[in-house]
Amino acid sequence: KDNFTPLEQLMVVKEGYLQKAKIADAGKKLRKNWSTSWIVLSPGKIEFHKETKPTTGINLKTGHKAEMVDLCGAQIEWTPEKSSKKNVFQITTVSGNEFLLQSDIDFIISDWFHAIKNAIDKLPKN
Ligand code: I3S
Repeated sequence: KDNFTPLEQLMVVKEGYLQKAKIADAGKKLRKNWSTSWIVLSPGKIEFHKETKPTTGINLKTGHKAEMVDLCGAQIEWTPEKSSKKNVFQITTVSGNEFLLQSDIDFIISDWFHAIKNAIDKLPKN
């Protein structure tokens, strides 16, 4: 299933803070709830952490687990119609999870869009 070596799986392509809202889980619509997320992009996956970088120890203490998103076969598209906020794009996974990501800062969101799109385009489609 996994096309990456253990070392490749630990590689970080890009990381930083964005606004995140999960709007569907396995195809089931969820109530939109924006929150700040520390996002870690690796070659085949994205991890969404709550609020803080995992290295601060706060996550260990509160037991926050990162949400792992498999990018194989995922779709990414700008979705201005899904929010009143500017700069919103959506990632849709094969498993039917939908995430909106947003930043008010144009270059930040555009860098993220292209980094994630690039990662998806390099992966096999399933
Ligand atoms: O697409 P919606 O339902 O207008 O999204 C808004 C709501 O999720 C709202 O929360 P409530 O469900 O408590 O009303 C959020 O506070 C808003 O941020 C959402 O709209 P935007 O346009 O910000 O994505």
